Amino acid sequence: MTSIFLPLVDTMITHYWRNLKYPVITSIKRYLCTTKTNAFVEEASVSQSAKVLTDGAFRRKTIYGSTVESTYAGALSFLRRNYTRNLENVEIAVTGIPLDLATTFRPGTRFGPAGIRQASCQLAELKSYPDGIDLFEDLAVIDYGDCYFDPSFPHTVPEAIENHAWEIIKHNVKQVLDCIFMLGGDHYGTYPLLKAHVKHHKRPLALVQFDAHCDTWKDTKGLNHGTMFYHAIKENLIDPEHSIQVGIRTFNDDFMGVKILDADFVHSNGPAKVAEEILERVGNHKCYLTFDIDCLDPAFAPGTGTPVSGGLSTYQALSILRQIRKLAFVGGDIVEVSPPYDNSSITSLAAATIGYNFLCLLRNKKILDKTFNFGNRLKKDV
Ligand SMILES: [Mn+2]
Repeated sequence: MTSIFLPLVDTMITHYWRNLKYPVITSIKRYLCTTKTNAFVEEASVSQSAKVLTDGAFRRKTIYGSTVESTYAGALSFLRRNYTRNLENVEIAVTGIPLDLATTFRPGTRFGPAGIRQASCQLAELKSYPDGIDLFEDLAVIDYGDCYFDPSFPHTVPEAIENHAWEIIKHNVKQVLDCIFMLGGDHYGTYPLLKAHVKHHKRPLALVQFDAHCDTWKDTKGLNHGTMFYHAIKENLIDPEHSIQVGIRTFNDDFMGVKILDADFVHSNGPAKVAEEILERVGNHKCYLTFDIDCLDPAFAPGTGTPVSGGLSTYQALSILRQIRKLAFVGGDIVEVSPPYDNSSITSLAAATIGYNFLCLLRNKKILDKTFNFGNRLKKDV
């Protein structure tokens, strides 16, 4: 009996083993592999998933921190910030005003916001220089997208821009939004933006203007990127007593009481002295930074509407900007970038770098100047 049974059992085992061994071994292998893969994925999620995320502008779940993606691909936003109109807990909202109606010479600034966003992606790859920090760990910045206006009805454009800015600024009342930063667009866009700011702050602002032109030439109230500050001063949007213009190298009979540090002064005295003059002039008044890219020499910013020779280098401008952290900025802009006249994105890159350094300045103000309190600052009588 045994002699019959044993071969039968042996046959059965052999048969089942043949059929089972591969699935069993495969299952064991699969289990081991899965465990290993899970461990790898988990490790990656800790060390990298917070940093590698294509199209982070739409897919990042938090408005803080940075993600790394290919500098040449993915959804474009300013410095890869979240592209959103949700202003909850936002400290800085970046928005584009693709205005191209008020230039007196070369057009093309309608492409400015897109050009600056594209150039900024390269800057979002690394920690900031010279601080070596990810400023977005400390500062909640979003890209609010562009303002819509109908250029076929030019008379409606200023109000459309003011309303767009007001939609953002009015969040100051209850939330922490503290600053708006505009990507231009021709320089006229600053005028309706100032209106929206003054509507909130209920007082004229000190203007810190980097420009080849004063933009206070007198005219009728048309769309002109060289006259809007004449009207802004007349309408009490700007306080000329505490305002200053840097890099000027065009003439006006009347600078309307604004202090002028012309391009010669910058070249002769250097960035540290210029920063000192700005700090002294503005003091602790609430102020607005307006940076016309034509403040830079055409060698550093050829892509602009009205270039003027003899201007600042990009280095001089950045150096001055890094030394005026003490100021109480409530808003700012970088304007007049015209990509069709640019070469190798020199101008867009300069504009993106200036914008990036303005955000670094605000971050350092928040973290290093302990007296600066985002959200509550507006309640104080600064
Ligand atoms: Mn200008």
